[in-house]
Amino acid sequence: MECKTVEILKKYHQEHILNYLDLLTEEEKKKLEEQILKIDFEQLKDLFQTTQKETCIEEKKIEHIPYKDKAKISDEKKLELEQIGNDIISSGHYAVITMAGGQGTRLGHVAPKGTYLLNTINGEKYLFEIIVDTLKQAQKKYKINIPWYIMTSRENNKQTVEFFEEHEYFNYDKSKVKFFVQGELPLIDTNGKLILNKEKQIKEAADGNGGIYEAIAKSGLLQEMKKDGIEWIFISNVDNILSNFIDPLLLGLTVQENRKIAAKSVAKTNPKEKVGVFCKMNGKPKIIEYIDLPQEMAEEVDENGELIYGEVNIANYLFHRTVLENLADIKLPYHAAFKKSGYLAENGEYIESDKPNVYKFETFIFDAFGRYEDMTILRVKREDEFAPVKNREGTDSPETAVSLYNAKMQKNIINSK
Ligand code: UD2
Repeated sequence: MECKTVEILKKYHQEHILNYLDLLTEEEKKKLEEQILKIDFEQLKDLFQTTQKETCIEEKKIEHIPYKDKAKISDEKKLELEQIGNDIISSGHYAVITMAGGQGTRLGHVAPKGTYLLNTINGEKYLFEIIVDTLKQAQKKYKINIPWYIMTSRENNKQTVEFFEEHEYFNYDKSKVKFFVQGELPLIDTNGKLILNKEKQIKEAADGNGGIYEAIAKSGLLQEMKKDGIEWIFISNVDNILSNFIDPLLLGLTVQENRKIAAKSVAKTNPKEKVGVFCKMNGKPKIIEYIDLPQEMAEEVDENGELIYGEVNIANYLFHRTVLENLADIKLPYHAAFKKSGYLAENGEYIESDKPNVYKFETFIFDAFGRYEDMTILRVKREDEFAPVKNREGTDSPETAVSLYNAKMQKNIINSK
């Protein structure tokens, strides 16, 4: 290994990596060295320091954020707003991005989460397939194939693309489906040390869904969208099987409110629900993630007994393309998650951990909202638009999601008669 690389490892107290060299072939050593030279050790040092400090939310600067409740918009107003949205979508100015770079760890699914198979009233469906079903409905309604961009991670990109090839894109227009890969950051243990994976390389993980801004710009797809006349882009999670991501009402409302970003919310069911909540911080739109929301704030109610921080983020975001262009080089704050991770011991044995042992650093897509004075928030009904698949069982499990999905499908059949 080159002297300069050894110097870097020593400078940042990572010389333990040298103890593995005898386990590596020349080719593996070369790959490891290339990886080490790409790591921003100053950033890693700062990130480790943040894990040693408590993050606290300064409550006094936080206030309620206004939102529109879909249930309270008149039918006449809805038609007016949907007309604005329909014109944009049918003119080909609308695209969809699915964030699918995360791992399905909580689901116990070792493949990309979108490849998880559910048993629904419409038969067996993959999460990705359910998204294609919505794109196909739009194809019928608008007579166009809406462009679909899927963010993957280095870890799951190959498997994701192979999955689509194998299933022939579920008969969606393949030329309209594009993949782009988000960035990664090294995992570090509780002593701030890098760890190695089974392939004897530095173990890295996707850098959070906030990595989308850099990734979509770097991929060249943002420029392609501009060339293709895409003005509005809906970005959502891979795991919400009731996601209504082709929504002319939200689009029309955002345009009419003269805003560049919008999101959907649902009413929080209970203070402990593991979701982000909308508010205003220093006068700007903010989502406080469940891991950062102090319990007393989560339980705070107003004079009517309503939760003050009860507007749940369901990860359905609408962006004007220029916003994504402006955010391409944004530096978002990192959130450290304490996770379980296997690692290579110095004797060459790969050890699985049965308890959290490493820090994973992620940025959150919605931390960029504070760049904007305001945003449109449309509250929708949970049973209509929010059925996340997160956990193997219990809340937000395949079982709870499928029962919401099946109920919605039956309601659609009754309404269509
Ligand atoms: C997300 C939201 C939470 C709430 C909830 C609703 C964040 C940080 N939190 O919680 O506020 O809206 O969803 O279901 O978004 N992903 C990537 N790359 C990554 C990490 C995640 O593409 O590096 C994707 C992942 O595939 C999924 C989405 O981001 O589609 C959210 O996944 P998560 O596990 O980061 O956040 P979650 O589900 O706990």
